[in-house]
Amino acid sequence: MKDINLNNFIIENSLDIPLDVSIGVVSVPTGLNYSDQIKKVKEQNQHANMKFTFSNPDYSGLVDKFDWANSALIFAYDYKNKVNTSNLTNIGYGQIARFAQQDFYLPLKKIINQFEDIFNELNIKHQTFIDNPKHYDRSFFEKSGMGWQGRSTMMLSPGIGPWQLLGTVYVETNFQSTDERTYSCGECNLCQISCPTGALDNEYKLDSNKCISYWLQSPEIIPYDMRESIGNRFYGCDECLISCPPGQSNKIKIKTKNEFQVNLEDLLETNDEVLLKNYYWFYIPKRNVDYLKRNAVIALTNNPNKSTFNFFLKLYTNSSDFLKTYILWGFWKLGKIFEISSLLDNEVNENLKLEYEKLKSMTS
Ligand code: B12
Ligand code: SF4
Ligand code: SF4
Repeated sequence: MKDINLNNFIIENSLDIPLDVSIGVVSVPTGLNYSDQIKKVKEQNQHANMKFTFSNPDYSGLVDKFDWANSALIFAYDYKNKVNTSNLTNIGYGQIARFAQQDFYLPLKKIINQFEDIFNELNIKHQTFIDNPKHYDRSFFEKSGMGWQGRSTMMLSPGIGPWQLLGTVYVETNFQSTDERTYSCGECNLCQISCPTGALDNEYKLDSNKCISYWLQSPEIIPYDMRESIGNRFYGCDECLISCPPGQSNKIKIKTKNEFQVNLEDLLETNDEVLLKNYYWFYIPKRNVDYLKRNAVIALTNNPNKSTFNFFLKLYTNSSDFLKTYILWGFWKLGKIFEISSLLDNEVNENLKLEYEKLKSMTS
């Protein structure tokens, strides 16, 4: 049977594709396999103990997963022009990386759902993966001609650059594949030199142990030097994306509005349930709000306002031991570690007492 043209399929089934969604098609099986690459990152401990695709690389990296599938549809949602493009951050505020300023997986899921509904109606077998640990979402991108993998490891497209989220639908139907093209970063290395922590090397590899985006999602204790590098970031990091020429806009706007920045003191005073609801699309380990608050304490320490010291004094007393560790560091960074000894007077937690002594000893 002749391969089906996706455009005709879209028209025949009255599917409404928004301008910010691109779709590529790859015929499967492809012979591609990313298991070894994922394993290599894991072996070299560049995955920083993350689970995700690293839990079972043999399966997540396997591209030709289903013997019934004849095509894979690759969906990319372009969020480039949806968000604040200013890097200015007000004092006392924290930054959220652009991909997380809203739930941008929602419009991606919405369009994929439309396809799934049609496939269900037509009794066509299919399987979707969107940010799922069992599937490496970048698998088909280059082969579909949608773009290329940049040195930042991000999948880039002309005009959009890295500002896109990806989803894949394996499908039984034979769709005509879109043409593979040749793109590359050329001599550019702006992402590497813009990365505040040197997390990207010249072999296109990312060491997650050095990546701010990783640490802001991590349940591990964040090392002191990484807390400094986090700066005013509250969730995610965009430096290697902002520096990327294919994704840059020709309109440079300096905005001072706070709509996409977080007032960190307000956040730290917000009820846990409200916080989890307000940021339901964030990856927060075990949905424990203390990890978000930890990020806020670090960002506020690095971008304090005049009242931050007094605010921390108040916050400390009502905080968990986990958060207290970070507030102690906040006092140290604000140069106030010798002014808070009374807070430790009745402390029973030996680790907190040790942390306090350690921070004092770090002050010359
Ligand atoms: C784990 C993970 C992370 C980790 C590790 C990221 C990473 N690069 O591996 C952390 C927490 C750091 C992270 C951060 C971010 N992530 Co993330 N993440 C994932 C996840 C769950 C798995 C990625 C994975 O398996 N990596 C494993 C390694 C092996 O793959 P790789 O680095 O992508 O590529 C390797 C090979 O392809 C090879 N390679 C590629 N080309 C070439 C060429 C040559 C010549 C050579 C030698 C090698 C080589 O080298 C690379 C390194 O080993 C996916 C979702 C999913 N289920 O796939 C999202 C995903 C990759 N993340 C995404 C996003 C948006 C982000 C952030 C931008 C969020 C932010 N603003 O903070 C940052 C970007 C940081 C960055 N520079 O990558 C998007 C990326 C979309 C895109 N356009 O590419 C994805 C696809 C989610 C989605 N569904 O849209 N993420
Ligand atoms: S997300 Fe930030 S820390 Fe991670 S590689 Fe990109 S610029 Fe570096
Ligand atoms: S900044 Fe330059 S080297 Fe890095 S991904 Fe973008 S085009 Fe490639």
